[in-house]
Amino acid sequence: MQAVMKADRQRVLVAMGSHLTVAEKTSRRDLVTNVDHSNEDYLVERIRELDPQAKVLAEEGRGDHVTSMRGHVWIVDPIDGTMNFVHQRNHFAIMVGYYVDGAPTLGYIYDVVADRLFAGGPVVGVTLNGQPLAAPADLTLSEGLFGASGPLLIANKFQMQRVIAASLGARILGSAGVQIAQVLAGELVGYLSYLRPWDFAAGRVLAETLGLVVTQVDGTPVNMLSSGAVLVATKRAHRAVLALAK
Ligand code: 2AM
Ligand code: CA
Ligand code: CA
Ligand code: CA
Repeated sequence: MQAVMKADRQRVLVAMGSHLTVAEKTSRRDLVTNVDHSNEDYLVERIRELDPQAKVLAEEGRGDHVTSMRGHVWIVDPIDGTMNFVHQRNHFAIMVGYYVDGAPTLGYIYDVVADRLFAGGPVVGVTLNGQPLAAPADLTLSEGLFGASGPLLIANKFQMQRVIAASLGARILGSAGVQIAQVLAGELVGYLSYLRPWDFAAGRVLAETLGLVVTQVDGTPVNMLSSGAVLVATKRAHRAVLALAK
C-alpha cells in the first residue's frame, strides 16, 4: 500500500494542476472536486485488487455500505482538506486505514505536497517516508502547540478557548490528516475536532502505535462507524484536555 500511495502522489499533483471541477456538498464550506472522486476510484480499485474480500468505507461513496467492523475493513479519505486543496493547492492528505475485526491494523497518512508519508501499525511500527519514526515526547498541554478546529473554536465548544489558553498556542490547518500527522511527528501535543470515520481511521492506527491516545472528547472510546469529537494527543496532554474540555 505504501507503493500505491507514493505512486498516487504524481497523479494527484498533475490533476491538481489541471482544471478542477468543484461542487458544494452540504454547504459552501463542504466541497468535493473531480480529484476527490478520481482518487477515490483509484484507491478503491487498488484495495479491491489487494484484498478482494474486504469491505471498503470511502467518503465519496465508491465503497460499500459498511455497517459492521467485522472482517477486513479499509477506510478511505481520498483528499482530506478539500478546501485547502482548492484554495491553497497545499495542506491536504490522502488517508487509508485498515482494521481487522475492529482492531487498528495499518494506517497511511500522506501529506502530498510536503511528500511526507506516515505509514504502519502495531505489528510493523510507524515509518515516515520509510524511516522508522520514534514516539513523540510525552509533553503535556502547557508544553506544546494544540491543533484546533475552526468551528469548535468559534463556538467555544468543549471549552476550546480554555484548552488553547492552557497550551503554547493554537494551530488551525483545515486538514485532520495533516494535523494528526503533526501530532505523530511531535509538532503538536494534541488535536481536537469533530470528525467522521475517514478523517481519523488512519490517524488512530498510527497514533496508538506510537503510544498516543485517541478517544472522544468525553474520554469514551471512538467508534469507527460514527462521527464524533475526537481527541488525538500525547498521554499527558490527553489527560489535561479531558480535565478542561467539559
Ligand atoms: P475533508 O476535507 O475530507 O472533508 C477541515 O475541514 C477538516 O475537517 C478536514 O479534514 C475535513 O475533511 C474535515 N471535515 C469533517 N467534516 C467536515 C464538513 N462537514 N465540512 C468540511 N470539512 C469537514
Ligand atoms: Ca469532504
Ligand atoms: Ca477528511
Ligand atoms: Ca475528503
